[in-house]
Amino acid sequence: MKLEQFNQLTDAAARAAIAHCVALAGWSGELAAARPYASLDALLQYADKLASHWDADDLQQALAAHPRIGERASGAGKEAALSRQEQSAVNDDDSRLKQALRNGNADYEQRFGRVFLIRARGRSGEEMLAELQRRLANDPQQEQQEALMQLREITLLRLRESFQ
Ligand code: 2AL
Repeated sequence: MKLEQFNQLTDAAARAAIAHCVALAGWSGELAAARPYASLDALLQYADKLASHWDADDLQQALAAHPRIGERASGAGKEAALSRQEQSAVNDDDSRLKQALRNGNADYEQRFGRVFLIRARGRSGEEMLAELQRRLANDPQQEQQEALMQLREITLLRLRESFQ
């Protein structure tokens, strides 16, 4: 999509055009409502500013749309396709890595009560495993900040890639 097209869509269509970036209707609604944008940079900056205000409730809600690392997203929707693409580094069958991620995910969920979230694009499976193990040592407050930052990165990447 081109920025000029996005600027001219109806409100509902504009929300729908960015809904795959994150499962937070408030974010897509505010971003759509602030159109028109003079440049892609202006759009990305505002999107990031909105994302910087996310809290624990937003994280919990948005996580529903993110499958575990190492678990191939099923489904035909746009989010599932994006997730499979982002996690392509762990889509092969390295069963040792998969098992280590499964164990790490289980430890993480027990410790923090939610799914481990990381920006997968640009990271190998080993890098994600190392991050998972490092973050297990965080205290809950620190870890919430890290997870929110990852959600912000995933969202902005998806938004950037929605435009040409
Ligand atoms: C994901 C996902 O689906 N895409 C991504 O970058 N990270 N999932 C996750 N649990 O971190």
